Amino acid sequence: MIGGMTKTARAVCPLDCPDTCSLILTLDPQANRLLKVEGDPQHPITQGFACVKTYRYPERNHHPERPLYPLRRTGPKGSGQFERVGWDEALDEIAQRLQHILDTSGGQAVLPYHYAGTMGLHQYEHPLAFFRAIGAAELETTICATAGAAAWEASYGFPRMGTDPEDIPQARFIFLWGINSLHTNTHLTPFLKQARHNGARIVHIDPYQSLTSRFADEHIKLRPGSDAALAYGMARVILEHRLHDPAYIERATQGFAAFQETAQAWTLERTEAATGVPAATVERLALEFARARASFIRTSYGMTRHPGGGSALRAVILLPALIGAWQYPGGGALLTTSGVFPLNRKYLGGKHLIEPEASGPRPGAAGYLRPNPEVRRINMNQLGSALTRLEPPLRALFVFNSNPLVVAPNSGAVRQGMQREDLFTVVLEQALTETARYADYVLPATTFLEHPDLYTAYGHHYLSWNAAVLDPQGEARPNTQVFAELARRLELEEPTLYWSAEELAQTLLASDHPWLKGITLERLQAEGYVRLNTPRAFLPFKDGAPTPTGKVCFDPPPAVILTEPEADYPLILLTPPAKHFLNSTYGHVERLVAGEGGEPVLWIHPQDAALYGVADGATVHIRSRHGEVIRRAKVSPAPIPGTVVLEGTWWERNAPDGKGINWLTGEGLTDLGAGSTFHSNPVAVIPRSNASD
Ligand SMILES: Nc1nc2c(c(=O)[nH]1)N[C@H]1C(S)=C(S)[C@@H](COP(=O)(O)OP(=O)(O)OC[C@H]3O[C@@H](n4cnc5c(=O)[nH]c(N)nc54)[C@H](O)[C@@H]3O)O[C@H]1N2
Ligand SMILES: Nc1nc2c(c(=O)[nH]1)N[C@H]1C(S)=C(S)[C@@H](COP(=O)(O)OP(=O)(O)OC[C@H]3O[C@@H](n4cnc5c(=O)[nH]c(N)nc54)[C@H](O)[C@@H]3O)O[C@H]1N2
Ligand SMILES: [Mo]
Repeated sequence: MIGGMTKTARAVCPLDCPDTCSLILTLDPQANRLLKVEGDPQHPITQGFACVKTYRYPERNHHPERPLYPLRRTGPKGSGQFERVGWDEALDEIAQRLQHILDTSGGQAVLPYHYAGTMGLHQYEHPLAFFRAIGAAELETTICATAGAAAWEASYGFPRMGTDPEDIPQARFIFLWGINSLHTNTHLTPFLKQARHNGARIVHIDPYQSLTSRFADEHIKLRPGSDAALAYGMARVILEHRLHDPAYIERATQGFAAFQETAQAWTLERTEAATGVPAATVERLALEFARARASFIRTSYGMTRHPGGGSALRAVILLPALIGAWQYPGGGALLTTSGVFPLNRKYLGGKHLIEPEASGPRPGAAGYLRPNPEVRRINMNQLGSALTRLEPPLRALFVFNSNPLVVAPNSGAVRQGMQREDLFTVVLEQALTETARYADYVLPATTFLEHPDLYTAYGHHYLSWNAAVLDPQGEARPNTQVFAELARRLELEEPTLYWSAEELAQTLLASDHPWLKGITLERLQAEGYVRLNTPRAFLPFKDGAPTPTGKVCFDPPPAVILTEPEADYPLILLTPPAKHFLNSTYGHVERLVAGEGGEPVLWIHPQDAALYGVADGATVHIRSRHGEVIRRAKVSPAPIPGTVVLEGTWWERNAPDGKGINWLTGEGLTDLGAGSTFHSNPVAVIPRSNASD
């Protein structure tokens, strides 16, 4: 680039990823363009590199398909036919339609559908204040993390925290258990390498061989959904060899006897039969894990996406408690660090409007403000049913920070619902997603470069502030501005609806918690990111846990609920994240699509390929109880036999049949936390020549 014309600035990566990177940007201020993204070399987690996808953010931010003006539908839903309209016209009409629905059907007919397109608290969570103020239905945000959260809290309480990633170099043995961290948590890798340099061995436990397996020292393939059995099998070995830590168990835990008794039933033979992991391997790994003492398990949400996923995760994360690993720096387990941020969340997203008694007098009164304890709750994994079967029906859908037509399970029902002519749909978007094509109004949204925000993280202990570094592209506006404009038109007086990012950040930081001491908005603005005052080494469960009894709970012993295929659908389909995409974000960036090979491909083990007559490169029909898609097959020894894998939540248009992978997935929920079950789909794989349509 031409020197002098450009400037550099710092920003925070807004995406739904544990790493929450600090980025160094090169900008062309005159052209209002982002030229280049790099990782901040000063940030202790980012360590100077961004990921393969975020390097491409300039292409996303300035993508020719980015909506830049409000659009009103002119053709049938899904056709993508729109006309440009002015903001005032769009907002006036949306406010009128919404007012009419509120008057005739009440707030319960209005659903906000949102998730984590951005993790900035102002744009991610605060827009909910508007919906709470009008008494809209509450979306239970279960698509990703609630099974894991419920499992974690059942054993380790709330707030959820775990081993500090910066302590990992001190770990002596590491399980990467149900996480594809080289795709999904790339900034963990330097810490893993340091641990390895210090003598730790790294073992990956996952049904298929991925980049992470190849990085690890050993890969253990297990049957999807069988982790609780594997954990119990290991626990039994550890107990048999008296390698557990009776003093820690006595001091810091409760309910051990029942756990021990359950574990006794998991002999090596039974464990092998349930998991597919050879008995000798189970035994060897259990001994190695227990003997290292400072043993660490990095786990994640992926392994919870099964009918028994919550219990499975609980069984796994109890292993460090069994051996007392929580007493040693680097030992323990990590699912999320989200609970280390002791922010004052009382008004975030208008929480006080649905929990009024918890927060004392409300700061304002408003037209539609009627906090309703019987507010309608909709599990976001069941959007398809909610749009097609709910009585009385939903009449308005507001989508922001999410792409439900592609990411939600049961795409067939979601699409059917979004096609309803009587459903008024507004989509706030940075990309003309396949969801946006079903909108009555598409409203152009700003990106993180164009709006300020405060960021926590779920993979480290740094709080970050992101300043706007570019003007909005076209007429894009932040979510909060759109909802404030609607609130004004509905004459809502609730003051939190109108808060700026700075005002919100000030209240969030207004906490006496020692971990936030000295961390002010001014300091965050000056420094970009600040580490919380959490202790180093961080040993949150050394003596107990923030559960009701103050102890780590072994009780009730986690259930073993296996993921089973079905007679007509003998294979289990996993649909985990791709390296070059972030959920469906980036799915339209051509170079990243090319990086993923251009089209979604199904991996099938040679044994299964032989069994079902699938040749390498053949086109296959994949069928489940919920639908069918067509893909090219790649015969590969990567998956454990009985399991097929398709990486990535691709845009539908990149699939050979124009149908996304969630045409195959169902609305079934996890045992704990009512979470999604994306990795437990029974399917049949049928070569095209044999498929009778
Ligand atoms: N590049 C990239 N990074 C991402 C994302 C992305 O889309 N792309 N998404 C982000 C988001 S929103 C999230 S929630 C995280 C998710 O991060 P991860 O939890 O790492 O995501 P998954 O790949 O879904 O699951 C991890 C691994 O679990 C395996 N698995 C599936 N079932 C089982 C099982 O029963 N037992 C065991 N042991 N393993 C199992 C899968 O094969 C997969 O390799 O990643 C975040 N980071
Ligand atoms: N089959 C299958 N399905 C899955 C998964 C899987 O592993 N397999 N993973 C699941 C998981 S873990 C998750 S978390 C969900 C993720 O599902 P989503 O949270 O829906 O994530 P994305 O698909 O990345 O879509 C986010 C959208 O938000 C938009 N966006 C970003 N920032 C803003 C903003 O500031 N304002 C507005 N208005 N829009 C913005 C982006 O342009 C993007 O289109 O998907 C789930 N779906
Ligand atoms: Mo997620």
